Amino acid sequence: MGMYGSKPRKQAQVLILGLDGSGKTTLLYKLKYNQSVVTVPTVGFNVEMLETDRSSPGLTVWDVGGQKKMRPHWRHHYSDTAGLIFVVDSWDEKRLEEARKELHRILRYESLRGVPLVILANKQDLLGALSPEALCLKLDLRRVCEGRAWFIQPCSGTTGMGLEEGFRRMIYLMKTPLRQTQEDIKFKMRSKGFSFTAMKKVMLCGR
Ligand code: G3D
Ligand code: MG
Repeated sequence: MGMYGSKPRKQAQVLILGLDGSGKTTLLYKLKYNQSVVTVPTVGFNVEMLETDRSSPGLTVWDVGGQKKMRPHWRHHYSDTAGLIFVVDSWDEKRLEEARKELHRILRYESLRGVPLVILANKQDLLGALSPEALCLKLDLRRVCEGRAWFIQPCSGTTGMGLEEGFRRMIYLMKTPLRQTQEDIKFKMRSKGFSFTAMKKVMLCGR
């Protein structure tokens, strides 16, 4: 994400959550500095400001430690959160159930009601990584995200693939009321000649 001028602009707080080891810190620093960093388990949090285009608020991104003992602290960040990013290790099927439970638990918080969600299906560079469609089913996203603007984005914190797209989608969801985003997607799909069934599939996994 580039730099656009120096005038102070509105900032929106985005929270990155996910299990320890899912790649939160790696992808944040890849996005911010285009650098691969050697990470250690995050104790406390990392916070970075990301510049966006002039028409969007700048993003203050909080990467909060994901180890079990840190998770009770996540909720202290919920009240000012304008957007939520949940990172999943798409390769580690063994921990998907744990990730599902954490995600569902987070989404039950009243203070996060209606807050848009982007799921980053990370580690897509690894052979055997689950597709966004498979994760969508395993994490039961359609049900748990009902009434919320959401999107699942494949990415890799190591190569940088999909990261900008994921954050751009976050900005889009934050700026656009839910009904409007649904209509936009339907319109785009129709104009590309997709059938109703294909459209339903995308709405199911790509919102
Ligand atoms: P966390 O902040 O969510 O706890 P980290 O996770 O960013 O510390 O990353 C945990 C491990 O996953 C790190 O490896 C990191 O290099 C690796 N990782 C993060 N993103 C990706 C990715 O997209 N692809 C691959 N292949 N690996 C990734 P180590 O070995 O240091 O534990
Ligand atoms: Mg970390």
